[in-house]
Amino acid sequence: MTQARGFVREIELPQIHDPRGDLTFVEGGNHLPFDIRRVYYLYNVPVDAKRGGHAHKELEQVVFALSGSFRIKIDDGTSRSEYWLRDPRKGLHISRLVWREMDSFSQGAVCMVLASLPYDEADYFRCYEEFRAAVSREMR
Ligand code: T46
Repeated sequence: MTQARGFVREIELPQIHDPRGDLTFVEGGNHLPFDIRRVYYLYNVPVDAKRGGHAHKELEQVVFALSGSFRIKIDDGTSRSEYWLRDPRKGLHISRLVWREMDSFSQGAVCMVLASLPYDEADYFRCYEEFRAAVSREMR
């Protein structure tokens, strides 16, 4: 079912620790509330780069810092917040209709994203005013 308002929430995955190191796993439909249809990752990101700057019409995603750290600034159309990702067990679930901007990447940071849908440019709001108008329509 499509929810009317955008939201974010932090999720924490299991960690299996033994003397050989740590292992974390994720199962679509179990640890995530959607089936994983796409995985992509950002790497070799310059420390002064800004990524994101858009929202999605239907896509939901969970974002992880597999290595290093970065900041995600969140705007649901009515309020703003920010999160720092730096623990590979902890992800940020971002629903549809949430504007996100990412910056402050540490040297060598790797961002992995688990997505509910294949890539589709038509699913993007890349104009903030269009995003705000869509949020207003859904809140009526
Ligand atoms: C998001 C943040 C965290 C593809 O061809 N396939 C893909 O799966 C993706 C994600 C992108 N692309 C193309 C589209 C653009 O020509 O790669 C280029 C860069 O994409 P974009 O500018 O959207 O990248 P980011 O890092 O600003 O945003 C991406 C996701 O698009 C977005 O959904 O939440 O990572």
